[in-house]
Amino acid sequence: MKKILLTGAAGLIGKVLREGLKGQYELIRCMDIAPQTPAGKGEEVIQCDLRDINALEKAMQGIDTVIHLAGVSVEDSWEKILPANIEGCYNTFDCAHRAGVKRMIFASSNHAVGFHRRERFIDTQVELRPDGRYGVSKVFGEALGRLYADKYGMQVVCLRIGSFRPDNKPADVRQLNTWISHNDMIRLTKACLDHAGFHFEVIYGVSKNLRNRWDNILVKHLGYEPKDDAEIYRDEMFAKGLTEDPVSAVFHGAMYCPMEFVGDVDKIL
Ligand code: 15L
Repeated sequence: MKKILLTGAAGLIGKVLREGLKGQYELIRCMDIAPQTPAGKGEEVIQCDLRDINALEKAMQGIDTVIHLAGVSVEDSWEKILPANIEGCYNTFDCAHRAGVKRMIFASSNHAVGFHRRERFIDTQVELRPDGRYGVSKVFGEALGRLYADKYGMQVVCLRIGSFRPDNKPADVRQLNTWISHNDMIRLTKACLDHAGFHFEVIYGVSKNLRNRWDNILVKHLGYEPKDDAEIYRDEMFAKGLTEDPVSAVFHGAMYCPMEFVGDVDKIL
């Protein structure tokens, strides 16, 4: 039995995990800056800003594992990314460490490696190639994870999440590759929660899609077994047409790559 702190519990993924993990662990302390539904059995609900160190220290008390989802979840201005995804992420790791938290499940993103060419099948050890400020913030979080694992002995796993959708289906042709279903997201999180022990790991949060381009072969030992396949939406997605921007179409990170882009695609090999 474990005591879990779920940050970003009122967000899209947070709500699905809250529901999907309910009743299976000793405690799920649901934390968000936004209001949440009242606590059920085995739950606590707290409101907390990641920049409020005192509140964050309190939130960590008695916790074994943190699932850190909180933060800005899309490409945005530095003014928004900095407090939530840089300062907030640092505070979360550091308060967790000081409170003796054993394990951190960090919601990274495929945008940490978004400037890899899509023609290449990429594994969990490829060079970090963020495709925007949001991607850089996820690289920062992964680097923090590495530090807190190596220096402080925290068990850290970074989930490079693909396309997690409110309606639980892909939105376009690219997401036939990158989609993660709600149930697979729950399976992935449970695999990381229930694992006997690891040091530092990176894993792609993606379903068992026929068109998947992200290779989790090096982290098979984590025991994540996705079951869903976006391919059932193939006809529907292709009927929408291939509307991708030419820069977007070249890279794994897709739509974030052409934003503010004045580079040379031919040099990004
Ligand atoms: C992400 O990391 C974002 O949170 C989400 O908004 C999408 O952009 C998703 O990746 C994706 O790549 O489809």
